Amino acid sequence: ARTQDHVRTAFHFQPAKNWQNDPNGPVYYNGMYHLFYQYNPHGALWDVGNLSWGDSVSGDLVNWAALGNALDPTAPFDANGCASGSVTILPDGTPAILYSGIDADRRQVQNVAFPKNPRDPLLREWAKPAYNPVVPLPADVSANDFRDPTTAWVGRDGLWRFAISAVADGVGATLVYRSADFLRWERRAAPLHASQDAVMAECPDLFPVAARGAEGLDASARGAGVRHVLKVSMPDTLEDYYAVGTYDDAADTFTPDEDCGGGDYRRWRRIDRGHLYASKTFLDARRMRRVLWAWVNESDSEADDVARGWSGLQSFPRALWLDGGGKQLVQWPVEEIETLRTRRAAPLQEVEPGGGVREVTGIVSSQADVDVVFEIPSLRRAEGLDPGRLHDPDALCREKGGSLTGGVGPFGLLVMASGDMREHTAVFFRVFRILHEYAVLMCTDLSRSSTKAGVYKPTHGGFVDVDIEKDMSISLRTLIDHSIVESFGGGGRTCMTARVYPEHVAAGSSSHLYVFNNGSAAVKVSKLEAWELASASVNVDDDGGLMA
Ligand code: DQQ
Repeated sequence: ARTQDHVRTAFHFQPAKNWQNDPNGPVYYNGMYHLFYQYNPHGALWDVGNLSWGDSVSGDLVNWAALGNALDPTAPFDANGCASGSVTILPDGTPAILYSGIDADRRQVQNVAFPKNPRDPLLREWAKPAYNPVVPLPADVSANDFRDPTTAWVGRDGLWRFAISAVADGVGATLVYRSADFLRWERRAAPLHASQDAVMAECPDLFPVAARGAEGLDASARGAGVRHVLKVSMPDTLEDYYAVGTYDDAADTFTPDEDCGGGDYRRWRRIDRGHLYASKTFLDARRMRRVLWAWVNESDSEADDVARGWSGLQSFPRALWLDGGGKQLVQWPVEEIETLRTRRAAPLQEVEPGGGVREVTGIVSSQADVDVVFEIPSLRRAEGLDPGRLHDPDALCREKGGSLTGGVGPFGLLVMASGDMREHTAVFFRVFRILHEYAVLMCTDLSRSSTKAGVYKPTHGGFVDVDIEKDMSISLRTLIDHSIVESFGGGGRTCMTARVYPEHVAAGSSSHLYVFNNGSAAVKVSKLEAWELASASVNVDDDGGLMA
């Protein structure tokens, strides 16, 4: 009998086994959700020559059934790997895959694929036409720097477009291609956006958001009340950045609202202040919301991945929309997570300042959904902070860790805590006074998350863009799932994903959950909803089930 794998998640998307990375082509089609993903069917480690597109379907974004691979590297135009891409639904209702192939000569080229049988509601088999690639490698782009086409959209002229990452003539750029028939594509003269440094960004995503309200828009939406977001993924640090701005569909250019100097993506806002990469959104036409998926990789050793037989998670799907101020995105776990809620923890109100810790009891907290609101009666004790310190929240969180004392905070949650407290992950806030204003810092401190050696245990930090003087409260939602802790501060204005590998969890012991306040100022827990979550059915491999 196989020993139970307690690091494996209970409600995050994983294939039954092996390596996965980027989400590809998420789409709602014919009453079903599809998630394709970068998949190595031959093992638990990255192997570019063996990249396929795994394929799973779901009726609710929570429970998933695995289908056979949608794409495997079998043709001259993808012989060395089927890399990332997207799905677009064509006007006749047919879904089309646009993806990067690494061809027999190791050049990155763009290909299309269509369902073999568009009437199959599960879209089980995909055909790659022999006329691929539809976009060969351009002369000014090197073989390795041309990949990850977006979902296509239609401009005012009725023509299709997709965006793609490249280093063109030495400049890191997001290029746009245009087509009348989805087959013959022509590059636009100017890039959608170019960055002064020559870094190859990955997995671009350009999508419209409503200027007001949370409703999701189709990729081709335009006109009054429509803003655009450009997101890119930076491979050197594995971080996703975005800007809100204006997309001009006559010139096919994108101009960010906030001037951040030379277009350096690293000055843009982060999708998530923690550990999350290669995100991609899609319009969920069933509930008219835009939903984001992202790859969350492992941060223990490759030997651990091989021993477990798998590597990589997808973040729990998040609805996202533009915040009221129009400057940033808000992200929130899709409400279908509520279908997994079972037992609810006992209520709790008071946590003493100056080191108070209260246990949240009544639930198994290694798979839980915690929603808490901290009310701050007074900001008088907020510590002063030099404005220069606003630029490096990670360092600030490292210096001012959750176990230290403070003024207003640190207060928050201790999750995945062992009975003896030697292991715990702290997710917390601190409020600082900067001249005559206040700033809310959010941290996830992994330094004590595991007693295991050789595990990456960083401290993630980020400021939360809320008006704390007006609100006098701050909310925290945290999803806990065996080896991932995904937190949403200030109603989803700052998101922070972390991977944790507590030894007590790996050994199958139960975790504890606490609320704490190490600040000297009083903080009231005005809401605490902590739910134990049932295990979703995610690509269960019963050796003879749907897995190919
Ligand atoms: N991974 C894919 C690429 C993408 C990178 C290959 C990002 O297409 O650029 O698996 O993780």
